[in-house]
Amino acid sequence: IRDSTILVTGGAGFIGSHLVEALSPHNEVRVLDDFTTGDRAYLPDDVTVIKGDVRDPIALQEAARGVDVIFHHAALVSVTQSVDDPRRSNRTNLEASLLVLEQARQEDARVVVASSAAVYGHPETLPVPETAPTTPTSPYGVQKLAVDQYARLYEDLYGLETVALRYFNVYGPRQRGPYSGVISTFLEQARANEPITVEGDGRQSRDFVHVSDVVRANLRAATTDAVGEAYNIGTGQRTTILDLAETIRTITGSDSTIVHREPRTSDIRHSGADTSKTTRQLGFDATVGIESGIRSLVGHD
Ligand code: UD2
Repeated sequence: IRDSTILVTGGAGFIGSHLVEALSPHNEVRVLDDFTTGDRAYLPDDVTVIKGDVRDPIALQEAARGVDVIFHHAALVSVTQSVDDPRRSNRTNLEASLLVLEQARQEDARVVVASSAAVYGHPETLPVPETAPTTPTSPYGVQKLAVDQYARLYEDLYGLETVALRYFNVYGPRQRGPYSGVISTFLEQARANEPITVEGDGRQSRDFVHVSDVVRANLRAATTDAVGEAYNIGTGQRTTILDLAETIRTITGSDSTIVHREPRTSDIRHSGADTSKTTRQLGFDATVGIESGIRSLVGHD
């Protein structure tokens, strides 16, 4: 995508800031972010920064004026927090997303929304296709499912060009903080030669997708003709948490031991994307495997 005016909500965050970096050389980019977890240091100098809450209609209106595309990445990403306070996460993850879709209608802008593998809950089939039953196990998952469905509905009802990207386990540089995911946690532990904390037996598995691939998927979504659809964004490969711990130990040359902790309550056992629809309709395939992804992280972040 080139020569467009683009809004990235949550553009100072982990995924958003990588996307902004890819967009900004060829487009006029605006970022709406409240900087609770985002960081200005991640943003190129030439982007327009609007510090504000995505729930604030005035801030959103200002940020979205005249845009061609909105990438909606602002969210409360903590699944645990959504369990503790469903209404709070609902306001940011669902209500604000509706505001974004409404604002997009005003501007007749395309919207790419960040959906999640959380919409599937405990998948019944592996790898999980987009047509699988959606039975989320957290308010976060319900909220993402609602946004994902609203996106489809807005295309159906109003002819708005929307795409929902169902991210599997995204990792990469700048992923940090308390809800940052197992890869950044293990890497920190390995570097500090502290024990690597595997929760449960470690035989649970995930589809880890590098943020650079997620950025490429977003760029495809910005121009695809196949709108009004949801797409799995993963690699199609699953890695067990135990294998991940070993891989990280090896790559970092760490002396860390691997210790087992209590499993998480209602942890999802296996999660992996069926990527055939994404390949076929979106024309996107992930290219970064788990080993090279982790190698590129070491010494980088
Ligand atoms: C991911 C997403 C979440 C939601 C969910 C949907 C991330 C960071 N989170 O949660 O937003 O979309 O998928 O299903 O991508 N683990 C350990 N030791 C640790 C930390 C984690 O063993 O120190 C295990 C954990 O118990 C789990 C696995 O690693 O089995 C992955 O945990 P996670 O928090 O990185 O991601 P997940 O899949 O719970």
